[in-house]
Amino acid sequence: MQEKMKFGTRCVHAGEKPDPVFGAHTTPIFQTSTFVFANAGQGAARFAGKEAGYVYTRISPNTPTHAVFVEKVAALEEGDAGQTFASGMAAITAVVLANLKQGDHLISTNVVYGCTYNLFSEILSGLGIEVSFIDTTDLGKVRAAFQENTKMVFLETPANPTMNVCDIGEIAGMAREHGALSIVDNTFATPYFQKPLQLGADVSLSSCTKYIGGHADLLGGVVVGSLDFMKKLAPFVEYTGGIMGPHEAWLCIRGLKTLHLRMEKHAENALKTAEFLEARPEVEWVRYPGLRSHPQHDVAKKQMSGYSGMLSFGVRGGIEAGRRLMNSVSLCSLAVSLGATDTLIQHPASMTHACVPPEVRKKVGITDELVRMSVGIEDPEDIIADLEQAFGKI
Ligand code: LCS
Repeated sequence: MQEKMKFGTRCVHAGEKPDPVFGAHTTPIFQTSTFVFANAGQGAARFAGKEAGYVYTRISPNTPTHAVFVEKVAALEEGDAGQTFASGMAAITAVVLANLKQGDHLISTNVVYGCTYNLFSEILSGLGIEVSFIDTTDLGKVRAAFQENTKMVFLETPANPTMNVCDIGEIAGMAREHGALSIVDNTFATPYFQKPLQLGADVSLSSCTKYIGGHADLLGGVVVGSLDFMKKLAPFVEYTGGIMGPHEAWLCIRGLKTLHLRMEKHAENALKTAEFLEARPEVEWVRYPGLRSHPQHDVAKKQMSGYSGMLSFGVRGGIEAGRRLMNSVSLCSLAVSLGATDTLIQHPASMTHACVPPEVRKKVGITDELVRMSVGIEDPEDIIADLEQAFGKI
């Protein structure tokens, strides 16, 4: 029933029910590590999966707080089931390691968050899993990358930090034809603007640290997909243990209640900021999927209902001019991460993507002059005024 409601109503209501014991209106934080069984038979039945219920916080469905968060996020992504994690990286790690083994082949977007790149290039490669980093904006290159042993395609769109956009529906279709899973990192767009599962992907995952939590006060990750996928993932999570804490699950519930409102404002402010930057003589180029000048604007328009709050731009005068700009902002914070209520600015080549080898960064467009912004929900005039005064100092 909840899935038929509109998105904003689902943000507020999905998963929520009054606490059956005391009637608390707001979902309580079940800050507990274990659950008491009525008797030994019940404990055994729950461990055997013969009776639904809670057993231990590391084991699915974790706690009632986690269950509400998972139900809410699954309703927003329009998926059947979900699993929470301690961070976005824990979510990505579980998804790849639970589904790939030595000798398998993974196709990944060539521009991904720095730690994702290194997880794939170092850890997976070290385990004998073959990885091809492909420019997924080029469907011909994706088609040519499939091998006999390709078991998974991992897409990040829009991509961190170049904002490249790839066609989820087309690539998920190719993956299906080859019997491979398609996974989308939906962190930048959020389910408010992009629904990978509806576009044909098998799994949508997000770092909750960003827009889902929304207030830069937690680390978390979440994976949404089919019941079958989640059943396969559950033992991996149980054995490796990287789940979200109950307090973080509660913060994510609270964050999601305003996701629709925040994302509208993030996107409105990002477009205004992108247009301001495009008109500045100090700026060489701007990448924001909502701009007509974005190379994949048409794909973005097709699969996204809005363009979120992330953008990047190249400063004339290279890294030195960029550094002076970042050192001169005062309203904006010079910080990594994204999706906070306030505006953040950072330099991927020396920060979020410093772990990516320089020759790879250069090849995929993570250039030294690239500055990334996570545009917040302040009044846009103040964000622009801050950038204006900072440009005056470079
Ligand atoms: N996926 C994307 C697209 C990300 O940008 C990040 C983190 C992650 C996954 C990992 O999430 P975490 O484990 O941090 O919850 N991105 C960051 C960034 O751009 N700056 O700091 C972290």
